[in-house]
Amino acid sequence: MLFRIVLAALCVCALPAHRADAASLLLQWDASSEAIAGYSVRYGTVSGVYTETVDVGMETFWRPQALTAGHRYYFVVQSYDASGGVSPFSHEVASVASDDPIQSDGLRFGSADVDDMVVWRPGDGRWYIRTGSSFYQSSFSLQWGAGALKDVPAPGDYDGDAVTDVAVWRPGDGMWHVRTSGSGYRESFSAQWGAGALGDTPVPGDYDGDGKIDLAVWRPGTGVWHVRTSSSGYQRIFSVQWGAGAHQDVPLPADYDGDGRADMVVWRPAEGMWYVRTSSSAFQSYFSVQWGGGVHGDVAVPADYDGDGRADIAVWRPADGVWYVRTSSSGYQQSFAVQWGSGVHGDITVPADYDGDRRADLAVWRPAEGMWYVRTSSSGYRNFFAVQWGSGVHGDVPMSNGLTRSVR
Ligand SMILES: [Ca+2]
Ligand SMILES: [Ca+2]
Ligand SMILES: [Ca+2]
Ligand SMILES: [Ca+2]
Repeated sequence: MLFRIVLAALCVCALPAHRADAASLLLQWDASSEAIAGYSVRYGTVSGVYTETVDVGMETFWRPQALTAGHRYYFVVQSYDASGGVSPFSHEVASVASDDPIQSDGLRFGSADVDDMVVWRPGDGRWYIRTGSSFYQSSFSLQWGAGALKDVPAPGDYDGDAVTDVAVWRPGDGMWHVRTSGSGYRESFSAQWGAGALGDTPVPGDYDGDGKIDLAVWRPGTGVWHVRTSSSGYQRIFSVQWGAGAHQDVPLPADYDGDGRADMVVWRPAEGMWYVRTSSSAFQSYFSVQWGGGVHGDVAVPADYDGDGRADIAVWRPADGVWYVRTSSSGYQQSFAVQWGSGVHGDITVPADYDGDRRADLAVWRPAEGMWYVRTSSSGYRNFFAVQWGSGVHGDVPMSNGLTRSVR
């Protein structure tokens, strides 16, 4: 058996420097056409001498963890069958490891380049985090915020260390409370911005492009986005009018134009129009795309499904569970549709990158059983896995990737 093995240096050159990760390695190979039981990756620091072995099961990719920065590593892949037989090695590929931090829009409480499964429990204000770095075997929790105070969870990377901070916005007094990863979650800061009495919705995002989340709210009555910038130490503010609550617009900030900054975006359910005001034009220009519709009960689920570093325009239709994705890499000209999840079961969409291939996976959380069902992008959406985490009985709020959170 022969493999075509590819070592991809995941430098997406459209990304700005603070998100670039030229040394982040992803090993991919073609699936075997034979009846196999899984794959092993073997590697070492000397060509032809493979001192480490990792069993990756039936996955056809692997992202190296815990390599020593500056060292050159040599990788091969082989398959094994149910009776213990192994194939010959693939050809060898090599690359130098780096410890550059990876920045992501996803929820990543550890160092791994893969998203975590996170629920926030309003009753006790605890964040329950199951880590992607442990293949969802390990977990921890942090207390932050309170459901009794109507806190809205607003996680993101506020301190710019590429690790998610726990944060809530409190409508009653408009306070943002952020517990920072950079302090090991020992320290926090608070800042006032927005007001629940004015109907504000928190829309945290990195609008100024400094790699840190800005404090931002969208005011439905006026349609104005009010942003307090992290690059100014939250001293500078700016406002942009975009969208209108009278049209039931849903604010969906994310980076659609690929400049590394959040764009101001609303989806208007009645007509299914997406209105994107671009950060690359200093919020002067916009484009619009028709996709989905409230008449079908569609839920907006923007995320980067095609892995080009820009948000794709996507909706999930609860009635038949179909995800309709219009890809940014095609200039929003092409689309694909995949069935996953069901409104009948009360599924909540949680798209994020759970398999670590830098593309959002199709994922739903089923409240009754607390199950996360993930259909993986790395398998072309053919394979899936499921993890139990959280519970609808406790009123848990599942969360997925920060800037491109799905909206219920
Ligand atoms: Ca910022
Ligand atoms: Ca942008
Ligand atoms: Ca994309
Ligand atoms: Ca993925």
